[in-house]
Amino acid sequence: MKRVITYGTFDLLHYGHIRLLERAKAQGDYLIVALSTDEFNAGKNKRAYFSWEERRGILEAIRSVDLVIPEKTWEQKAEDIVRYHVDVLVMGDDWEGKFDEFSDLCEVKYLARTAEISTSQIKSDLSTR
Ligand code: C2G
Repeated sequence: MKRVITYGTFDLLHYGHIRLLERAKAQGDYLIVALSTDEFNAGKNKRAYFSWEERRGILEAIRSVDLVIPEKTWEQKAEDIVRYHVDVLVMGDDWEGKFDEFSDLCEVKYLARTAEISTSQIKSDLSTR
């Protein structure tokens, strides 16, 4: 079984996230999503609209997603890769190169982001309506 992991906030889930998750799953047979906790988001200067529990419930309902774990720190990735026997780390290419340090532990792949959509764009569009 080829195991894939990806990391993110996945707030106000949109088709860009879904396309990323589907392509990530297509890299193997089992997809783990390490979902940023509300505390970790604060460190990313992000304030998710939905709580971690709400975002987790949404992700767990997605066919491509097999397991959701908390992302609490930047440093946990190496430990996650070992603990969950990960074969591929997948991120959108806005992170291009940022996680190459883990290429000694697993394959690292960056997939093209979906253009024209982002959670912050949704929030700003809705606030101006
Ligand atoms: N994404 C995408 N296309 C979009 C928006 C997002 O492909 N239009 C991808 C991002 O590249 C990322 C994933 O969807 O791989 C989740 O995006 P965010 O929730 O914005 O996650 P981010 O804040 O980038 O957190 O340790 C890594 C961080 O937790 C990543």
